[in-house]
Amino acid sequence: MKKDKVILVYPALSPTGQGHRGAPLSSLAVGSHLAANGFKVKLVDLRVDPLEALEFGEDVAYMGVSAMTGYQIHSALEVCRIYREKAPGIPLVWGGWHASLLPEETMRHPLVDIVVTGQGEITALELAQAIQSGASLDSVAGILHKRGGETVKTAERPLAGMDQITPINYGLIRMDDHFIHDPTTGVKMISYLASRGCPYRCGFCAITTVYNKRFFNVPVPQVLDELEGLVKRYGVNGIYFEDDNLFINKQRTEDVLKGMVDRGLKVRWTGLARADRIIKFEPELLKLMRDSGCIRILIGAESGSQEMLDLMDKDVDLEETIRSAQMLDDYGIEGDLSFMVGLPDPHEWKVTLDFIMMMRKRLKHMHIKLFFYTPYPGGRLYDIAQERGFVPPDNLEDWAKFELHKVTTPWVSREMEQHVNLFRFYFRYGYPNQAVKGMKAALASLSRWRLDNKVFSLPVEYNLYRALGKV
Ligand code: B12
Repeated sequence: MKKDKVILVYPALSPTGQGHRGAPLSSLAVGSHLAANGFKVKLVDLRVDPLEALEFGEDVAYMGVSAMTGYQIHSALEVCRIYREKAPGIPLVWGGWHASLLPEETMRHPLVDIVVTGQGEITALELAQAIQSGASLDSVAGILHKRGGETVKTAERPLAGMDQITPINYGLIRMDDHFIHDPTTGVKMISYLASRGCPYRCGFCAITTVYNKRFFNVPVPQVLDELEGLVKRYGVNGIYFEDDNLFINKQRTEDVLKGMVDRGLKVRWTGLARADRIIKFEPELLKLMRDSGCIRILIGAESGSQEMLDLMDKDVDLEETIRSAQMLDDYGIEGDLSFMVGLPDPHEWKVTLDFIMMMRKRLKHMHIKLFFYTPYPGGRLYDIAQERGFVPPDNLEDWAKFELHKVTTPWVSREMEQHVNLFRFYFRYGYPNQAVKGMKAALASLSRWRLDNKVFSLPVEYNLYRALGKV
């Protein structure tokens, strides 16, 4: 039977299935290119689809899983076990971030037949065509495969521009399952990518390892046509730009936003940006961001310690973080500042918590994301973390247990972990997204008092909320 079908699985992100429901762009990008080149594609997203949705027919060229480091590996292994049992002849292909960052180690697992590294669209197609025609897999660049128990690595696949890969076809999924509801405005948002890659070198980020500081733009007219299409087809009124760096090119930003306004796209949108880019924006561009519907910008602030920013090659000054958040605030755009503590320095966390409070006092609208630094493969900080005593897992099963919300580094003390968790709790309830009244208003002012006076002893509120499963 002709092998003209590919099964693509986007594994669950958490044991509860709760959490982010954004469109599975990873699998969708690969599936869109396969479908546009003659293959039937069945995309199963285990955040919303049951395992029963999986297919095992003779016509299946391969089953491909996508996995970030962490729980997605666990869910992917579960699917692979089912395939090995029910259809041992179907090759198990791993793609996505974890396999791209640690391909050889990933290949050591018996439930991994082939690894596709980095950008996957073109490789995934050539792989399907090779399996369909029976050609040697050595001819497919950008993979690792097994022959006689040996792992064979084929030629490097050069990075492809956006003109070489098929635009994302949202028709491959049930979009109703994948809208992101904005916490502050309740707007229904769709995940969208207007570019790939990033020219920066942040030491904790995996992007550099795969994109090697290259950056690829979707042409502006195509972005506008696609956004208009999404708004018309799905009636969305929100765009969640998933780009790693939306505002690299100021003129392009202006052209996209002006185009959205000129085409009358009534949408609200959010995106990620760097502080050192925003501070270069003139008032007109900030005004255009606001008038084109910008709700919030996620800024990778990372740390309140300049020393730590330099250690992680962030190439940003604290002053730039402060000014960028202030500029957004002045135009009524929420700054969502992402920080990490528990970096390989014993004192940085206090500096960062104080920095957050200083910012909070200055700004009208500000959200934070506060993580414990978790050494993910790729980037210079990962090597520094190992020099300072972090011992990474060395197999797929253990990486599956690698969790964002669990401290994984040896230098974070229990006291510090407790203090940061309490800070995060009181910050969340001290500065809620929406106006609160009654008990919540009382908790809000008590939380702000605790933060201002750094009094976290006898955290009865925290213990109560934790007992209620709300932390
Ligand atoms: C969206 C996103 C999320 C969403 C994911 C859900 C969703 N789909 O909406 C959420 C918010 C849940 C999330 C959470 C996390 N994320 Co995140 N996230 C991203 C982000 C911004 C976009 C992912 C995406 O859709 N990219 C677009 C697609 C088209 O690109 P792609 O994923 O690279 O896929 C391509 C290739 O990898 C390959 N490919 C991918 N899958 C497959 C499968 C097959 C079979 C084949 C052949 C090829 C293939 O082909 C694709 C097309 O070229 C990326 C950054 C990025 N640029 O990718 C970070 C990123 C993936 N996240 C990262 C991290 C660290 C996390 C968190 C751990 C930490 C955090 N700070 O939140 C958590 C983990 C949560 C968990 N439970 O595991 C890291 C991954 C590092 C790693 N080692 O896995 C990234 C790379 C960010 C970074 N800067 O380092 N994330």
